Amino acid sequence: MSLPLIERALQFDNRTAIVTLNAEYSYRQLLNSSARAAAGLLNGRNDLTEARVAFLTPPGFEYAAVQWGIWRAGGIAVPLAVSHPAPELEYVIADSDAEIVVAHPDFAGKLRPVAHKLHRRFVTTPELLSATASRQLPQVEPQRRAMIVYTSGTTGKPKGVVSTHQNIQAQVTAMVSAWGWSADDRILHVLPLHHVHGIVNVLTTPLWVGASCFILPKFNAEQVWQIFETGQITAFMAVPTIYARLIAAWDAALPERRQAMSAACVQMRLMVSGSAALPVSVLEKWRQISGHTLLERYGMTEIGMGLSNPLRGERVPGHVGRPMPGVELRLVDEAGLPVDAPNTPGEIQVRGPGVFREYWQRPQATAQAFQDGWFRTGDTALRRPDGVYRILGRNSVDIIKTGGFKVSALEIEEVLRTHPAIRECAVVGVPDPEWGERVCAALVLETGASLAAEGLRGWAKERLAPYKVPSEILVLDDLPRNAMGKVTKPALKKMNFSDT
Ligand code: MCA
Ligand code: AMP
Repeated sequence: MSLPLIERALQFDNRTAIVTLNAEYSYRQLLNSSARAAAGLLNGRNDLTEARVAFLTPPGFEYAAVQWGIWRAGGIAVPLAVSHPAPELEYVIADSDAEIVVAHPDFAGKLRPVAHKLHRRFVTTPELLSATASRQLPQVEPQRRAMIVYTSGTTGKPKGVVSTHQNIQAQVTAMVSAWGWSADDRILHVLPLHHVHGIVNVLTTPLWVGASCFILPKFNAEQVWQIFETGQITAFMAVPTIYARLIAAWDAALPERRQAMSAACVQMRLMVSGSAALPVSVLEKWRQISGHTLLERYGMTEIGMGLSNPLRGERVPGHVGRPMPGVELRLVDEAGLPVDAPNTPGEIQVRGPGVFREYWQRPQATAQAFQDGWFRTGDTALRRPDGVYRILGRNSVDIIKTGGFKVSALEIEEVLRTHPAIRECAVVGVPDPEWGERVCAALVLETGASLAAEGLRGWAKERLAPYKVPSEILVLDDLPRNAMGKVTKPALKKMNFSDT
C-alpha cells in the first residue's frame, strides 16, 4: 500500500486533477509525472528516508508533481517561496538541511548558486519530470514526516513546522467533512504555495476527493473575475486582502458587467475566508456583491484548521465558529488554567490528530509550544454561551499579519540593524483596511547618517520577502520608551507613520 493520497488518485484516473491557463492534467498524468519525479529524486536509492527536498516552482502542475514525487520517494517536502530573495531561500535550505534542491527553470538562476554554495544536489523540474519511472517505489508509512513549512515566531528567524502524512490527512479530512467537499468541486487556487492555506486547504484537499484545482500562477483580481464568469468554479478560498481586491475590481467595473460578475458568484457552492481577521465591512460588501456570507474560519500552520463557521447554519460575522471535526480546543488564562466561563478571554490551545509533530530540530521551542499536550497558539479568543468563538488578537505585539502572511517584527528588526546607517529600530504592525496590518519601522540613525525611505526599501527587498519590507519608515531622535528604558511598541503603534 502506498500513501492514501496516492491510492485514492489511482481511482480518479482520467478525471481532471489540475487546470492551468494553458492545459489540463488528469490524475493519471499527475501519478505518472510524480512517479518520474520520485525516480529522479531517488536516483538509484530505494528510499529517501525523510531526506529533505526543498523545491521552488511557480503554482501549477509541476508543483503538485514534484510535491507528490518527494512524498512517493519517502522524502520530506520543503516548499520554497517564489517571492523570497536569495538570503531567505538560503536560510530555509540550510535550516532544513535539505539534501536536494529542485527548481523550475524560471528560478534556476536564483537557486542554483545558493544550492552550490551550500553543496546540495541541484536539479531542475524538467530534469526530474523526464526521469525514467522505476517499477518499485518505497513503502511510506503515514506516521512519517511529510512536510516542513517555515513560519515566523517571536524568537528571531522562522521555524520549520514539521507535519506528518497523518497530520495532513487529518487536516484534509476535517475540511472534507466540515465543508462538504466532493469530486464535483472545482476550486480556483490563487494563493502562494509555501503556506498551509495554499498547500493543504486549496491544493491537497481537492486532490484528496478527486476534485479539480484550477491554479493561477499569481493572484490577479481581473483574472479571477474572468474565471468566475466562465461559471466553471464551485469553490473559492482566500485571505481578506484578496476579497478586498476583488471588491475593488467589482466597484471599478461597468454596471452591466457587475451583474454578470455577481451572477457568477451566486451559482458557486462555497466561499471561504481565513488566515487573518475578516473585517465585517468586507464580509458585508461581499455579501451584497456575491450573495455569499463568507465562511470565516481560523487556522494556523501548526494545527491546520481549528475553528470554522458552519457550511449550513448561521455564519456569525466577526466570529470564527466552533471547533473543526476532530479538533479539541480550549481557552486558558494567564495562570495556565482552563477558562470555562463564557465571554471570558483566554489563549486558544489545541489538541488533535492534525497538530504538527515538532519544530524542525528545535526541541526546546517544541517543548515550550505545548502545555500538557495542548498546543499553545498564542492567539486570544472568547467563547460565547452558544459555543461560537471570536478571535481577539495575538498575544505578542511582535507578530504582524499582513495580507494574510505572518511576519515577525523581530526578524525584520534583525535585518534592518545590519544597515550601516541604522543605530536602532523597532518594527510594528499598524492597522490597515486593505492589508489587515502594514509593516512600519521606526529608526534611529547613526550620528550624521541620512537615509531615504525608498533607498532603504530597495536595500531591504534584497534581503526580505516583499511583504516584510516596511511600507512606512519613520526616523526619530529616539524610540518611545518606558521608565526602564525599554521600547514601548504599543505607544509606537499609535504614532503617525508616513515616510520621513
Ligand atoms: C506586497 N506589497 C505589500 C505587501 N505585500 N505592501 C504592503 N503590505 C504587504 N503585505 C506590495 C509589494 O511590495 C508591491 O509593491 C505591491 O504590493 C505588489 O506586490 P505583490 O507581491 O504583487 O503583491 P500582491 O500579489 O498584490 O499581494 C497581495 C496578496 C498576497 C495576493 C494578498 O499578499 C497574498 O498572496 N497573500 C496570501 C497569504 C497567505 O496565503 N497566507 C496564508 C498563511 P511595489 O509595486 O511598490 O513593488 S496563514 C495559513 O496558512 C494558516 C494555516 C491559515 O489560517 O490560513
Ligand atoms: P500562520 O502562522 O501563518 O499559519 O498564521 C496563523 C495565524 O493567523 C493564527 O495564529 C492567527 O493569528 C491568524 N488567523 C488565521 N485565521 C484567522 C481568522 N479567521 N481571524 C483572525 N486571525 C486569524
